Amino acid sequence: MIKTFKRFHIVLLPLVLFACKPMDDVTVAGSGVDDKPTVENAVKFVEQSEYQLAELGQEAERMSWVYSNFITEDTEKLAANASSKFTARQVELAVEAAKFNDIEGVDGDTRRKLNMLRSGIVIPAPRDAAKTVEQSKIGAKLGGMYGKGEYCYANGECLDLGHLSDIMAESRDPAALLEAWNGWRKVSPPMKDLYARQVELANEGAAELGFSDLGTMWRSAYDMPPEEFPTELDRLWGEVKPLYEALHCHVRAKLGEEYGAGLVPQDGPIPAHLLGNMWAQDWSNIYPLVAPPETVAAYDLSAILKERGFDAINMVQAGEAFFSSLGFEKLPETFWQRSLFVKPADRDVVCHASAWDVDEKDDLRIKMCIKVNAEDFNTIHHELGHNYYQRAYNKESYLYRTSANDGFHEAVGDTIALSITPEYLQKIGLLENVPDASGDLALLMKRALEGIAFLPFGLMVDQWRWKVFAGETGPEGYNDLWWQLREKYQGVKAPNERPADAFDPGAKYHVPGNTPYTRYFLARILQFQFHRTLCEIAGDEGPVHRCSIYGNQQAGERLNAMLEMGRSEPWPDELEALTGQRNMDATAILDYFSPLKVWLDEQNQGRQCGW
Ligand code: X8Z
Ligand code: ZN
Repeated sequence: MIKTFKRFHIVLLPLVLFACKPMDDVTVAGSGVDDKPTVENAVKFVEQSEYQLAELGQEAERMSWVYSNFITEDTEKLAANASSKFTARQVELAVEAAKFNDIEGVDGDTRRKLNMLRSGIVIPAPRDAAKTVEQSKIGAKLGGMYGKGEYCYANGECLDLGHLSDIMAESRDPAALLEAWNGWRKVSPPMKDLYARQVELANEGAAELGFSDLGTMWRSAYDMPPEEFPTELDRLWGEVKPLYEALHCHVRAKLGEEYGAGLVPQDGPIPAHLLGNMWAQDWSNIYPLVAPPETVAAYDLSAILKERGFDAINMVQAGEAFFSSLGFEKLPETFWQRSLFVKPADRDVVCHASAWDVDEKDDLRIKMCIKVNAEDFNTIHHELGHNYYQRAYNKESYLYRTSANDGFHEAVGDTIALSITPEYLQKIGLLENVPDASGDLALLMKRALEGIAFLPFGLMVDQWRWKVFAGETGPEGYNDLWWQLREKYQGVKAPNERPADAFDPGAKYHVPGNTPYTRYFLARILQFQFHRTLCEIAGDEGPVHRCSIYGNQQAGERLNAMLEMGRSEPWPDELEALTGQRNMDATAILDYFSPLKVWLDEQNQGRQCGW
């Protein structure tokens, strides 16, 4: 599902079905283009490269789909094979692209695409057939290890991540939480050596393409010099940090009341198993423990969905209906036939939610083990956002068939999810009475437990990876570094001493899955920026946290206009086209939550905040 240049979730690959010469027109090895560095050859080279990558990409994409839906030894090998062919070609083309570096007079699109060919590979391989194969095998193996992961209790009962996550969400028994938390982390120690080798190989590949390490290569995909990107992240994080710290302070106090200050010391980081989520990245499940007491009771969307007898399909249909109300065309019939919506009982699959675009045209699919609850209702909108983006840019050429930057891809469905307001739920018949403004704090607290709690996690995963890629620590230091950063950014700590072989980063999907993570941090900033603009377009004059763009075709058109651009323009231009702003701007998220911030600051008076 991940496309290399366009990977926004896992492993997607692009395809060009038009304006392309067939493969047998190719006359020379590699791209098939005479390698004299002329302007004309540069154009031809890009055209051929797009064609070839599209072909190989689609094959790898289909293999990857089958593998993730049916994890076996055989499918692992087939997927690794296809991926290794694809990576080898990508690397060859990236090297060839460099030949056109110094020629003048190349048009803007061709230059942009030459750069994308060089820097857009998520996991480059060294130019050595054996190493390329080795790397693809490792990639497939790690993905399968995560997908098959489970923890067996002493009574012989074995639970997968879905069930262990239910315990993290629902239990208030520290011992049960601790066992589920530790249990899932037994899946990852066997990944550590494989991961270390993968880092070594990918760094070698990155170096051959002229990057100091893989982290620099990842940071080169933002239409700015790679060394400026971390500064940009620091700026954004600096703006939202006071809000996170206020939330952290309140949540820690409430957890202290629930579990006692012995377990939750009131001047230090929060133990990571008490926050309602396997990675302490989304705290919405502990809402009842931290809810503003004086506000009207918040509605419980999970309970409503269950009471109304919703199933996985109904939930996805509701998501589709939202996009239809904005003027987006319905999903194709094949979406319903080919997607995976429910965890199969009889085989291993990768349950982590993802969206696919198999033919880069309209073979859209999601793959998700949907549970009937509010969290998955949100995730469905997230995934559909990917699908509608994919379809919107399907007329762009291969290399432009992705989002303006990877944060944009992650932000679209999340933007729509902000429109799941009480008013919207009433409109679609899920809520009888819309709470008045006194219910706003409850709504904002729920959203903050999801979106604000996430911010430092969204940032720290790649802070860890960038240091690993840069060689700042070897495998023996992986786990300590992970917890240093967890504490520094999130103010959470491991609930117990970590075993010597622990590899806790491997227990988070995107590390064995090799999916860059900063995109989700960016998406959290962008989704509020998009929402603010779309609400303005929709003419909504109320508070932005009450605005739903449901049914507003003008907002839909403006959103679609940006989605259709794919990556054809630098992201500041695309952002400007929608919002009028050229910068990612944290004021939108801060304004959205400002009433909650006032309330949190009052609650926190007299408390010692920070860790
Ligand atoms: O991985 C995802 C999506 C697929 S792109 C379900 N997300 C991150 C995560 O689960 O860790 C969405 C939020 C962050
Ligand atoms: Zn996503």
